[in-house]
Amino acid sequence: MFKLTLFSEKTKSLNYNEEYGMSDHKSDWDLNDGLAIEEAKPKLKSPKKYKVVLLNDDYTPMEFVVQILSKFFRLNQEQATQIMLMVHTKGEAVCGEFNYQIAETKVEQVNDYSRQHQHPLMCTMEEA
Ligand code: TYC
Repeated sequence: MFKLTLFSEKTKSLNYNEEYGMSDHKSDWDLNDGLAIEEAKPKLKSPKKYKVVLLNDDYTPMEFVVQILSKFFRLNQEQATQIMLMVHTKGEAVCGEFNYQIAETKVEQVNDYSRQHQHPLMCTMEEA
């Protein structure tokens, strides 16, 4: 897609001078009558995604982590157990990808719930 830009008188004369100064290089912007054609940038960017990450610690019981994963991330028992074991063995694992607000809410819910139950479990987020 293309868009047409109409330059002001001032911009027109600037472009004109520049063209003469650098005779071997004619910029894409130099066009007749102050009109330039350029590729239109897409107006809508898809919103950034964020990974919600669960971190390992030595104290939180495995069953509690599985419970968290099924309660807040709607994972079934098998998926929740797999992710819990991944965190346990690798140090961390991604529980899901969400838009900023949802990711922020999940992190808050997990950390609040863990504190309410006196567990040190930590949940964080990072740009995907
Ligand atoms: N490492 C913990 C244990 O041995 C289990 C655990 C798993 C803790 C995942 C946190 O995010 C975590 N009891």
